[in-house]
Amino acid sequence: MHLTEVIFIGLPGPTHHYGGLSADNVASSSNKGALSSPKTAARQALSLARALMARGQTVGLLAPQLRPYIPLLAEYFPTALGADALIEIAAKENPTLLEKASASSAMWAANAATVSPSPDNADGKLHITTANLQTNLHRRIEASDTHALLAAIFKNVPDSVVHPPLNPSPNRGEARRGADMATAAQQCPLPNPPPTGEGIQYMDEGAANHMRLGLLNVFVYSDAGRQSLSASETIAKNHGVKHALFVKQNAEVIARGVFHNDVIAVSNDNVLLVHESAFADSGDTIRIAQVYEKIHGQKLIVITILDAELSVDEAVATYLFNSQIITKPDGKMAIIAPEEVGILYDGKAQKLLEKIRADASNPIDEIITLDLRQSMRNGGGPACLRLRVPMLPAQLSALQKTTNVIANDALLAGVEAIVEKYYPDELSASNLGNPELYHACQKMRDEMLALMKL
Ligand code: SUG
Repeated sequence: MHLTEVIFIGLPGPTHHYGGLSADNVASSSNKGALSSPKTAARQALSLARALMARGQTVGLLAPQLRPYIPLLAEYFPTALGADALIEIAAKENPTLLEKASASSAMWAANAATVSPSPDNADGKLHITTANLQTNLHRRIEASDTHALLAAIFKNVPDSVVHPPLNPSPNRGEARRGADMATAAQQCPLPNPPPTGEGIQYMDEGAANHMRLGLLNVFVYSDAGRQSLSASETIAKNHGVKHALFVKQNAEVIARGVFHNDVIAVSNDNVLLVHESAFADSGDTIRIAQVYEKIHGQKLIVITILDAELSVDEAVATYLFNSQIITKPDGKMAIIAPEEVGILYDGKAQKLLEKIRADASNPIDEIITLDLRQSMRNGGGPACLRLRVPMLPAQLSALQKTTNVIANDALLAGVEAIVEKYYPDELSASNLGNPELYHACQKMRDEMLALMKL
């Protein structure tokens, strides 16, 4: 079956800012309060789309969500106030809550969903499970709109199923309340603290913890991090994945800032680029390669980076593993890395990439570095900004006929015009209380969805 991979790029919204909202994410924590540029952030995401298109990739665009997220503010200030008044009250009484409600974090599309395409699944359908993003309140609020967006995009795509986010606590009546709400309540003192509950069972952050090596679906989970084994197993089961492998993340690297597997490993087709400390069991990389070989009758090309070559801290700072590896039309592969690989530590990470490029035992023949600093300052590199959806010809053609999400020059120009009109050049947390920003976001979203025929 011939598949075309659509690389969906998540677009930042007009409220893109640095809230320091993810405690386990080094870049997010250390850039709290910095001045952001939503306009530059959007332009940088579009430059990533262009770099992919220039290398023969099929690119899709995901519209930003509406922020601030009014339902969250209404939960904390349960009055009959309208959106503008809620924003103004939150700015005065609970600025931390307003920052969470304003996060533009849906741009990190790798956390939108887990995808297994038709050939991987027993029923021959394309399955997509929207992530429930339970770890952080500012991300949990993405799930319902992401589900609606994906359902709209794939509505007329034959043999495709968009699943809703997993219920995080199926054994409890008040499903969406749990430990994260308790933490949120401590972080944002509330007029009406929500009830606290037992821990959450099903934590899912989507494709950032899933690697597709040919037909082999590797699900990476942890006890200490953002992806639980129960969630990964449920997704594999619901999708009917024929070849699934569950691999445990190394808790030590999570503590050093590897909050998703895609911060320490990246794969494409028959290539796996991984740090030696990525998994709890150092034999897991060999196990993955063995299972791959059994399924495909050919060897997996494993490129292991040793701690002596690049430490975990250096990997987290440079985001070398958060690169995208893509297959070009001639069958060779390219790596799209963030510019930081060449800037930090005397370009040590970039030298490693050049070594990989020069090594004829792998298909990688091009290294591209991009300035994605606006996203990088929140811990989002090239791989965070994309959701890969491999599609059959009939599925792709239906998608193209019924929506306008697949990028071409006209769509990019249309999106750029919206960005120029509604995105601030600069933004700090103190501007989030201005209802005009919310109105700009509403117009942006209406125009963007109309342009994309959604
Ligand atoms: O969930 N940062 C995101 C970054 C997600 C990166 N995605 C992948 N690795 N696939 C997160 O931690 C920070 C927002 C802030 O601090 O304002 C944030 O949400």
